[in-house]
Amino acid sequence: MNTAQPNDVHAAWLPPEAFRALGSRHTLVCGEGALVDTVRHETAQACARYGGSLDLPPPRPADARPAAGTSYDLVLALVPAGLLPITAAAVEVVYRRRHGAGALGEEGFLLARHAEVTVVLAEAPAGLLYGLYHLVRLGEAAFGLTRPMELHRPAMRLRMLDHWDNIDVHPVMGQVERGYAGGSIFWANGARRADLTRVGAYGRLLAAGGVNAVAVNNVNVHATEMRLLTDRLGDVAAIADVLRPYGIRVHLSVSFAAPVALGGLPAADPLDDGVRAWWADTTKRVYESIPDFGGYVVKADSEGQPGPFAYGRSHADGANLLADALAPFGGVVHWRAFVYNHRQDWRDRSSDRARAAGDHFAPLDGQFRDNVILQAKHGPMDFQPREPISPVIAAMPGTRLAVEFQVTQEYTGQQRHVCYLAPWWSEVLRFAPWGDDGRTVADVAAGGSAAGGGLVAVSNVGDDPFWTGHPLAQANLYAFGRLAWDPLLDPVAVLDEWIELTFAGSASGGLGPVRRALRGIMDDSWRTYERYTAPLGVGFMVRPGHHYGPDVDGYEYSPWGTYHFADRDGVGVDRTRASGTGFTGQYPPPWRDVYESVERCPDELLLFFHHVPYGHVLHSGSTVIQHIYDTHFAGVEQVAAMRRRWERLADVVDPGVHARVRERLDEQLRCAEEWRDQINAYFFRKSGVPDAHGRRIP
Ligand code: GCV
Repeated sequence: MNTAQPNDVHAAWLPPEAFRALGSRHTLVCGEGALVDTVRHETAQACARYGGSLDLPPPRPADARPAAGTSYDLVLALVPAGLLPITAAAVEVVYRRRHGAGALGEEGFLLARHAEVTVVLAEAPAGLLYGLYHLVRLGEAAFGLTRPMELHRPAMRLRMLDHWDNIDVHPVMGQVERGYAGGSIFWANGARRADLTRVGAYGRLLAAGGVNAVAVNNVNVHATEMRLLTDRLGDVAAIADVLRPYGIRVHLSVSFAAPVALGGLPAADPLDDGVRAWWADTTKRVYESIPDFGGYVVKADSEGQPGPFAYGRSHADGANLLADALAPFGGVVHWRAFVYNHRQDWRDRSSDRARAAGDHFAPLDGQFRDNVILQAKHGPMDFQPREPISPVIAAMPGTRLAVEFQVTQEYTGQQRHVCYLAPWWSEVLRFAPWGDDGRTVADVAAGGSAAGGGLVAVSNVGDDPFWTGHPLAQANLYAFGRLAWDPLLDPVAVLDEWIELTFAGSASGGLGPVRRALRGIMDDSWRTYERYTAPLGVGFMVRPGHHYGPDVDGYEYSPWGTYHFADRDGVGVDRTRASGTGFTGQYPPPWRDVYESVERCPDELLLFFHHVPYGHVLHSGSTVIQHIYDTHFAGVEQVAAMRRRWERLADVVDPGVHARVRERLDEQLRCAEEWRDQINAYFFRKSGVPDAHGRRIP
């Protein structure tokens, strides 16, 4: 195993300095297995650098415990183990008395400080690995005088990243669809990369954030990528080998038409016996090659991808077909709920893309197998900077649901803009669809007594030396894993963690100035982005195709179902039951009534749900038109302030990082000005209402 960084890559949030506290201790690691070996390897490397030592005890009989006086600073142990030193054994006894065996589960760990020894216990190897990275996060604080016993277990069983990576460079979408960080880390020039060192480094970063599953290819499955399921399966197996030491399982996006395209069958009808046999046999071969394979990801009947509709079958029929093939091996199918008509007639104001997933899937609740996970984008449209939650999340109590986020910043500045997304995800995860006393979106994804579907996100990494194009976009990848582990974490605290880990030891003058500057730049950056782009939840005022920069009417007369309906009197989409598309009716109470009411609808979603006159007064007291002007002027000023803050770090952070972020901030400021001017000019020209403060609108 090689945990070294490839030479041309920036170390992201695990620079060697992050291991200083661990590496200067006298440590004992107890346990067997590949993931425990990773723990040993990490500890040994840290000790070699920082002067600590690692004890590798030979297997001993259970009664041959080290003497009571053996002075370790740190014990990391898989329990039950027969060779725990007295201090760790004492912690184990307390743990068992309080919680009973099994409380830590497959991935949990316990951290305690007892008799001046820090003890991490786990009942399964993955738990020990997560415990190790938790220690790294804590740094010296893990070795403080006292620490109460802490139990950590992930809220979500599945914490997954989807890669929209292609093997062949796609003529329109490139190597990575919606990728803003260079090429794929897995694939280059029509083949798997021969050197997977970078993939190993990625797995390590993900494990340190808590991610445990990765889908290695685009959900839009093209001809070459389709063959990963069959004759190119060896490539997937090679990637799985590199990610396995970090507790990460590999998943594969497959085409619903694979039995036709790869198997030579006349059709891919999910109820056809030949098709079922083909999937069963093909899946068996996958598991022969990759015994811990995670499962399939499917985009069907969506944006041109094949699906069960072609055979008059439902999405439950389609998903269950694959689920049955995977079930004997413990695999799951992630079936995406992103199904809508992308050939809509813009003249038809009754059809509504926001309704599509609910209309298609809610009636199928209860019809999916237990190993089907319905993967719904968090909003009903498509990862806009502001949307309500997708009502599908609240409409399918009999289905395992995964919530999908987009770490790659397709609609949030494409990693040219700073946009720390964790506050947005946190709002979504804490949202209570049935009202304040009810379950939250995070609860649904976590599942109750039955397994939930977990959290999934589209990754934002590529072969860029800074991993994510914009170095500060790394924080989004880190935060996704952390929120999937614990959705109640405070996004600002998560940002602090990321700052500490990433800039540990490399900031001249200590971390204080870096923390202050980055908090000032990043904490509110999502809301800043929202301010200077499409207003009040209306969304989609981007340039068609690549989706970067403003184009207010770019999608207004298109078939994609993305309209704002601005005219001389007002703007917004009427999605009410009373006079609009009826979309509000897909929500349970109280939200179906809150969103229905123009008076009660939250300001930030007003234009998502209602078409209102420019003079409509918001809860904030401002009119819609004045709000548009004010937020767009303010947003640009905030970006200018971000840029000034970053300048102050010129001699404090790594010059390469500084230069890259400066270049991106220059572009962000240019683009924010463009947004401000286009949006303000558009609405001024439509409405004829001047800015109350007399500022220049071109
Ligand atoms: C992978 C949006 C993106 C597409 C993406 C799709 C999806 O439409 O623009 O590039 O396709 O979402 O999530 O499937």
